[in-house]
Parts: sequence; C-alpha cells; structure tokens
Amino acid sequence: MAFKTIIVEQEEHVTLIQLNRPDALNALNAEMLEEISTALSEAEQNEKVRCVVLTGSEKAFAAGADITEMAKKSFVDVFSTNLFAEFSDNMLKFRKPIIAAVSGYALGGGCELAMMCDFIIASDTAKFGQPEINLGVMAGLGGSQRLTRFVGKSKSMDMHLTGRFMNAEEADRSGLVSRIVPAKKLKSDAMATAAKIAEKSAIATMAVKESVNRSYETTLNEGLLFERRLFHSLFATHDQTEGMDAFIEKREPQFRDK
Ligand code: DAK
Repeated sequence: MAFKTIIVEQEEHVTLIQLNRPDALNALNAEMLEEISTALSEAEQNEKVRCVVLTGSEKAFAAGADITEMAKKSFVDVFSTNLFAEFSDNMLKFRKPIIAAVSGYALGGGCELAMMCDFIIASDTAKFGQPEINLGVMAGLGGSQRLTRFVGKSKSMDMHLTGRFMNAEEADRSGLVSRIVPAKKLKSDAMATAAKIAEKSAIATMAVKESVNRSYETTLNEGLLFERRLFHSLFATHDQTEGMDAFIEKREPQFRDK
C-alpha cells in the first residue's frame, strides 16, 4: 500500500517503518497513526516478516502528537472518539518483535510511541521528554505509566512535571533504552539487531515478548507461573528439538517456526 506519512521498506525478514513528516518533526497526526497501524497489520499478516524497526529522522523520532491538529479539539471530541485508544490497542496487539530506533527528539506521544515498542535503541543525539505540561495538559498515550516503570517514580515525576528532556546518556543510565549508538549508525545497527532476532524461532520470540510484557501487568508469582508454562509449551515445538540438537551437534539450528 502507498503511504503519505511513513516510508515502509522490506529488507529480508525485517520491515522498516520510517516516520516521514519532516516539516513537522514527525509529529503524529491522525493519518500517520492510521498508516502505522496499517503497516503493522500488513507486517503481522506477512509470514516473511519476523521483526519490525520503527524509526524517524536524524533530527526527530517524533516531536509528539500533532499540536496543530489537537489544538482545535474539545473534550467532547477527544472523549467521544476515544482519541488514540484504537492506535494504542493496535500497537499492543502486534505480536512480532518491534524495535524503536530513536534519533533526535522523542517527545510526548513520540516518547510514548517509542516506549510502546519492545525496546529502544537510541542514537547519541536522542532526547526524550514528556513536555505536555507546557501545553497545559499531560501525557495521554501511556507516558505516566510506562516512563514510571522504566525510570522510576522520581525521574518520571521530574520529567512530567517540569517537561525537561533526558539525553541519551541519562536514558541509558536510567533503563529507558537498551543501548546508545552513534547517530550515523542507528539505522544499520537497529536493522542488524532486528535481523539477528529474525534468525530465531518466531514461536520463541513471540513467547518471549508475551512473557516479558506480562511482567508489567501481573504479580511476580503469577508472572513466574506464566513464564514457566510458556517455557513448558515450547517443548511441544520442532524448534526446541532442533535448537537443542543443533547445539549438541555443534551446528547452526534450522528453525521452522513449528
Ligand atoms: N506538533 C505539530 N508541529 C510540530 C510539533 C508538534 N508536536 N513539534 C514541532 N512541530 C513543527 C513546528 O511547529 C515547526 O513547524 P513550522 O513552524 O516550521 O511550520 C517545525 O515542526 C519545526 O519545529 P521547530 O521550529 O520548533 O524546531 P526546533 O528545532 O526549534 O524545536 C522542538 C524542536 C522539538 C524542541 C520543538 O519543535 C517543540 O518543542 N515541539 C513540541 C514538542 C511537544 O510539546 N511535544 C508534545 C506534544 S503533545 C492523548 C494522548 C496523547 C497525547 C495527547 C492526547 N489522548 C489519549 C487524548 C500526546 C500529546 C503530545 O504529544
């Protein structure tokens, strides 16, 4: 499908979704959110796709929800349409691994979008923030919940209440991102990471994703049981037998996602 606000490329088993509204620093408007949802749905249905990378430009991953679009809306508009709920659900129901590759600004909805991905690789120029307080509002796409889980209450409160930005080094130190790479290498590093994930058994990567995400939503005991049962269930797969046999036979495994 042809998109207007994103560019979608396929490299072997990895889909690259690049946000592309450079004049607005990739601000997330309704059209872009719809196009991301469509691209994800296509990636979910395409058996060739085993991992997705979501990125922006060198200057901005996304500078937030589109303020010019939002400014005109009333309470009745946003409440009655349940603004952003459908997009949030679409992100959450995506079962394949998705990496956010963040360079430059990831602010407001942009920071929240990155946090909805499975993990974040940041360039050394990345800046994260929840500056909605400066607009007289607050985070609405999960920021107050997810950022707090990533970086803890004190830093999250600081970010949400002052609207200050966090640089890549602080984001790395605080557990918001998995690693920092030079800006020029961000895309290639994220794509190489995705390609590495794509080599694994897709059944196992989906199970990992479900299990790690469950840790956010449940008690430790329930989470441990969920993990153990998923682990047990992987013993019903060809890929478990193949992975372990390959190790013993000192060869590369041939996973079949079965
Ligand atoms: N929306 C629309 N346009 C934006 C934008 C945004 N968020 N951010 C930047 N732009 C546009 C600028 O207006 C400018 O356009 P022109 O004037 O050239 O036409 C162009 O991008 C370049 O921006 P600047 O000239 O400002 O560039 P600088 O390098 O000087 O500054 C900046 C970069 C990122 C520091 C600055 O642009 C900035 O502060 N941007 C706004 C950041 C922000 O406040 N983000 C949070 C947005 S609020 C909800 C759920 C979620 C949300 C809302 C509701 N519900 C469930 C209902 C989320 C809300 C948000 O994300």
